[in-house]
Amino acid sequence: MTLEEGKKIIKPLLSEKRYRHSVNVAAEALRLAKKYGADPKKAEIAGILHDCMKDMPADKQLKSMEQFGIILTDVEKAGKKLWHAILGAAYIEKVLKLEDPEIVTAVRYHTTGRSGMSLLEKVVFVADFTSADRDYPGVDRMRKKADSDLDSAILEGTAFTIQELTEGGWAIHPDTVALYNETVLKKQKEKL
Ligand code: DGI
Ligand code: FE
Ligand code: FE
Repeated sequence: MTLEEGKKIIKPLLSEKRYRHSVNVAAEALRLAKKYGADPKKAEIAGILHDCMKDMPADKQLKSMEQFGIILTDVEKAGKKLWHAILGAAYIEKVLKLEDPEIVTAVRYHTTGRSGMSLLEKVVFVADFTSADRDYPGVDRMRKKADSDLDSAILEGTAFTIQELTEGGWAIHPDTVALYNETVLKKQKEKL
């Protein structure tokens, strides 16, 4: 698949804003992949496709996941915003027939992350925080971290997400906690 083919696939599935976000994440994932030595083509494709299911109504997302035979945990059932990553990965693999496990996995874990992420997964995870369309408070700091090292950006990003979720009274997915803990411990070791 090329970037242009990816754009044509997501265009009818997404709002204009979400489409632009996806184009920006693809560009940022390509940039970070080149900088850190991940596969640039795979990063770009994972970036353009990562939110392909984001604008599907929640009830339809749930139904679609059932049809794919996906079983959700209690935390996943309670977190609608997690669904588009789980469903997106299945859609890419089973409907688009893009059977590249590295790309599928990068999309699958782009929202929660997980421990033991590949370089490609990290690139896509971070690019979603630092793409050109992002303008949350602290985005400049986040972009600086992304340019100095991916794990620093991941630490900042997961801490930010966990804080927002606890403030909003949402459950934290165990994969998010695992990524946060793994990254904290790695950073502590580096400082010794
Ligand atoms: O799809 P995007 O908006 O571009 O970004 P994303 O896929 O990272 O989604 C971010 C949303 O997902 C944000 O509202 C918080 C939510 N989220 C991220 N990690 C967790 C989570 N929600 C729950 N319940 N638990 C998590 O661990
Ligand atoms: Fe997303
Ligand atoms: Fe996104």
